[in-house]
Amino acid sequence: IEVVAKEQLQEVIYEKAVGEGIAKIAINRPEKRNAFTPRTVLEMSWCFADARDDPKIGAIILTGTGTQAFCSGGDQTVRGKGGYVGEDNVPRLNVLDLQVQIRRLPKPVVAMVAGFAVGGGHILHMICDLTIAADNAVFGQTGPKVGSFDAGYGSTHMARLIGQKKAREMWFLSRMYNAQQALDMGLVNTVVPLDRLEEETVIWCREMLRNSPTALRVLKAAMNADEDGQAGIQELGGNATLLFYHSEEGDEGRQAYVDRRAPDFSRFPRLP
Ligand code: 2NE
Repeated sequence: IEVVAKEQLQEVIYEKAVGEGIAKIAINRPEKRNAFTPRTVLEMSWCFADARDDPKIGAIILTGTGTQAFCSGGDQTVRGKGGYVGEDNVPRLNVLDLQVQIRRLPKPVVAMVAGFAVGGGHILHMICDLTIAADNAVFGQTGPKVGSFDAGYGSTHMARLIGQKKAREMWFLSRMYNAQQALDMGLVNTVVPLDRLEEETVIWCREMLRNSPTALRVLKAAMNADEDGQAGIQELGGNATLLFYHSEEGDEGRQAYVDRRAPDFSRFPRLP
């Protein structure tokens, strides 16, 4: 399945408020509490790639349609041996690639959660940079009940977010937690009345959009690097390269190569 145009989206709604600099990606399977199939994930991935590449977009909202669910995780009716099975009959766990994509995206991603954020859907909100929850939101990991688990970010990032004891409780007992409990645990940034959810999410986005995009992208990379080992250092290092290419010092090396002369770095100070 290859998504090549917005019109081909079937399981996701993608909108851009270009004047505002905000993109919104909504899983659109409300009858299944916004459970995802391989196609849903692929479509989300296409939207995130578009939002990343669009220089007019500075913040991305991830949500689910309706008020009953943000996302209820992988669609258990298409789970086969080895993963979730789509039209091509290949079992996939492509939501893991999506988690990495959201994490590496150099713009803030905000989860806007109404209703259930459970299973793989709970992990998606945790991977987002911020979570704005409605007062009807319910959070939980159901994997151990349905014979599944996420031993990647779903466990390790959770433990960093809410602490080892609470993370083990959340996974081992597979309980559900209301919005206030999630706020108390540090799982979400704020809780607002359901009818103010989108308004408040946009306010948070606008506030970030007033700040330096470079500051935000480097801060995100730094916080990722602390958890992501060499991949995190690579992300942070990529930002250093991006900034260096803006400098005269960086350009002197490139220009000298093009001019077929030796580079002269003597005018650049060796700062303390
Ligand atoms: C989400 C929850 C708690 C909602 O409960 P409720 O009572 O509000 O709704 P209901 O009636 O359970 O669900 C409405 C319809 O949506 C379907 C249901 O089967 C039902 O269908 P009908 O009876 O109307 O035909 N539905 C909901 N979630 C679904 C799902 N994930 N897959 C397929 N159909 C789903 C409640 O529905 C619930 O507990 N859902 C299951 C949550 C779950 O266990 N998710 C999978 C976790 S594992 C995972 O996501 C994962 C992973 O661990 C590792 C890698 C990748 C993924």
